[in-house]
Amino acid sequence: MLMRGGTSKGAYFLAGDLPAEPALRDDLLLRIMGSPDERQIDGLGGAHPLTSKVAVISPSAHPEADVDYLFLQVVVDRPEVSARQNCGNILAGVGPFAVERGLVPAGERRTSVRIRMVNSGDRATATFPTPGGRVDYTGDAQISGVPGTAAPVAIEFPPGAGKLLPTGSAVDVIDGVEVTCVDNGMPTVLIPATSLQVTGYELPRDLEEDVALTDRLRTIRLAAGRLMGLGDVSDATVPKLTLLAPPRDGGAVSTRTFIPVRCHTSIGVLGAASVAAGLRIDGSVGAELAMIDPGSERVRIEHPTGFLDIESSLATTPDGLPSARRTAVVRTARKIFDGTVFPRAAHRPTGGHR
Ligand code: NQM
Repeated sequence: MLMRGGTSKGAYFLAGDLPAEPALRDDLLLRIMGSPDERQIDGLGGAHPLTSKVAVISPSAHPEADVDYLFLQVVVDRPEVSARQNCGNILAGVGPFAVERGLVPAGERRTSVRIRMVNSGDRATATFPTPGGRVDYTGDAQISGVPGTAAPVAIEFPPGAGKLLPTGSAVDVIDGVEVTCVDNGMPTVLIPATSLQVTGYELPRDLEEDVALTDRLRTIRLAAGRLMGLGDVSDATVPKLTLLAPPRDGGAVSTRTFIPVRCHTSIGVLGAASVAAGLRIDGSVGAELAMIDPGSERVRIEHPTGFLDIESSLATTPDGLPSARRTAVVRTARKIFDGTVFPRAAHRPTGGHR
């Protein structure tokens, strides 16, 4: 099933319909999506990381989950499929897909699906309308970056078990720049835009073409990956890098996010959850330039095509470190197509026509 999940688009599969062996599965997915090819002309992929995504869904054996969701990023221009990150946008389609495929019974008015995100072991609960026991994708919820309106999918994340500050500090200095490395579902490096000689309000395309900037970002990312305990991240899609600037449209902060090579046209859900948590950490690089309302859980993250609201609050662990108490977000999702996909053949004949 091809679905839009939030501001991303991907192919959703039942795990049982794919090979169990990861190498065989990934080879099939590359041929289905049309990778490696920067246009993905021979497959379902949309020639951008945000439209080259796969969700693999199966019933869960976890006592507090209904389904398992494995997210796979199919790299557009390299023969690579990565399971090293989650995707909170594609997550928005997982509950509706599980109901459509009969993995979870639909409620009479709405349905809550408890999802285990296999990539990280984290969990989330998605609630969406199912009037008369069927998924209804129509509604009046609007999210920035998607035209029109659709049914809301409310997503709640339980208190974070992981370390919000993977390096143990609110600020690290990398390549002469003060950054905050934070992980509230997505390992993210927060960087004040002006410390890299940009405003942080540029168009994504202009930032991607700024070679001096992208060179600096690559250096910072490789060092941050090691500091965050992620090892050599040269071929990984994490950590993401978010340039921060003061808000311009009444939000808490303005962002430009590298995922990690292309600049996001909006922002990822878990990326935004990580930014929102990072802004609340005393002494972080974001705390200084953001406009946070201490009386409200809502943090409005401005991005290139609008904003994303995250409900976020923090707690303090017994050893004095910040941890995520609550994270929630409203997204929308839509079934676009359901049918049979015909993957490119595994081995193409090399010698002319037959
Ligand atoms: O951060 C893009 C997206 C994402 C991931 C990316 C996401 C998230 O917008 O949870 O949703 O950061 O690669 O789909």
